[in-house]
Amino acid sequence: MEEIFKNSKASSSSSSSALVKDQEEMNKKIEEFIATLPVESDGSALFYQFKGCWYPNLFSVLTIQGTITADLLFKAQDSDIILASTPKSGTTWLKSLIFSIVNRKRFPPNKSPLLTTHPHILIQFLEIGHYRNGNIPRNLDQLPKPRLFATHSHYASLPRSIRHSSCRIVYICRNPLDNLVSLYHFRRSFGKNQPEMDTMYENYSRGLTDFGPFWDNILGYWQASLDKPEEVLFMKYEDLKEDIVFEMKRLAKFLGFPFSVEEENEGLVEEISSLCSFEILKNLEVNQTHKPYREGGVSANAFYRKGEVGDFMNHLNPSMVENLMKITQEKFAGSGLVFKYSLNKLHNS
Ligand code: PPS
Repeated sequence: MEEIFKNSKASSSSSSSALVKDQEEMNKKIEEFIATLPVESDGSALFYQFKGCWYPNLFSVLTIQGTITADLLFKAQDSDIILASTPKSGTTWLKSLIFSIVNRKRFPPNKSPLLTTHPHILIQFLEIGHYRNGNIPRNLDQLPKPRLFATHSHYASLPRSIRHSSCRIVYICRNPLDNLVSLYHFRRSFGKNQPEMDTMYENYSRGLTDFGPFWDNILGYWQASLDKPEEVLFMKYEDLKEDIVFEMKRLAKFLGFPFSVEEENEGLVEEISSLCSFEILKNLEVNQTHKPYREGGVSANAFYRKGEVGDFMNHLNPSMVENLMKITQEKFAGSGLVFKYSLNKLHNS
C-alpha cells in the first residue's frame, strides 16, 4: 500500500491540472489495491477488509478509499481534536457537545450554529467527509483552530500523522445491543433491500459490521486511553445519558477548555447540555428533514431515532441478547471494560 503514493505529488503539486491528474492516478492505484482486499456482502452492502477493519461501501462512497487517502495525506496539527467512534454510538451527540464546548466564546448556546446546521456538517469525518471517494481537500489549513475532525477508523488505522502527533482524541462507544439495534434502524432509513435483524445480528456477531469488528474498534481506543490518558479520552454513551454534566466537565477539561467557576455558576454547562440534548436537536428543522444532510449523504433525520439506553429489549430476542453479551464478555475479558445495558443495572461484559 505504501507504494501507492510513492511517486505521487498529489499533495504538493502547484498547478491545478497537475493536481487533478495526480489525484486521478492515485485514485486508480487505490482502486486497484482495494480490488485485492477480502470482500464480503452483508446481504445488501459490500464490505472490504483492510488492516483488520471492515469498511462499508455505501452510497457509492468508497469509505476505504477515503481512509487510505486520509492516512497518506492528512497532516495533523497538535491542536487538532479528533472525535472517534464506533458508528451509532453517540457520534452526532458528541459532535454537538465538542463543537459547543470548544466554540462557546464565539457562539453562546442561543446563537449556536447547531440551531441551523447539522452536527455532521460542523464536524466532518475524515474518511466519509473530507477525503471521501479519494477526494483531496485543499482548505483544511484554513479551518478555525482547534480544527475538529471525526472518524470511525480503528485506532491502528488512524491517519499516520494523527498517531504521530499529540492531538487530542475523544472516543465514544456504546453497549453492543443498543448499538446493533441503532444500526439496524439506520440501515432501514436507507430504503428497501436492507438486511433483516436476523441477518444483521449474524453478521454483527462475527464482526461484519461498519468499521467492525465492533469489539476490535473499541479495544484499540481503550488500550490507547490507558497508555496515553492525556491524549485519548474514552467515553461511553450510557455515561453521558446518566450524568451529562459530569461527563461534559470531564470532556471540557480534557480538551483544554475547562469550564470556569463563573461559567458553572451561570449554568453554562446545563445550557450547552440542554442545547445538545436529543429532544432539542431532534426537533430542530435542520435535523427533522428527510433531505440528505449533505450531497450524497443520508437523510438528516436518520441520526435521531430514540436516543435511549436499553431499547434493544424491544428488538432482540433473549438468545440474541445472551449470545452478544457472552461474546462481549469473552472479547473484553481482562480489559477492565464494562458496559451498562440499562441505566440502573451494571453488567460485567
Ligand atoms: S453515526 O451515524 O455514527 O453518526 O450515528 P451516531 O450519532 O453515532 O448514533 C446515532 C444514535 O445516537 C442517538 N442520538 C442521540 N442520543 C442522545 N442525545 C443526542 N443528542 C443524540 N443524537 C443522536 C440516535 O438517536 C441514535 O441512537 P438510537 O438508539 O438509534 O436512537
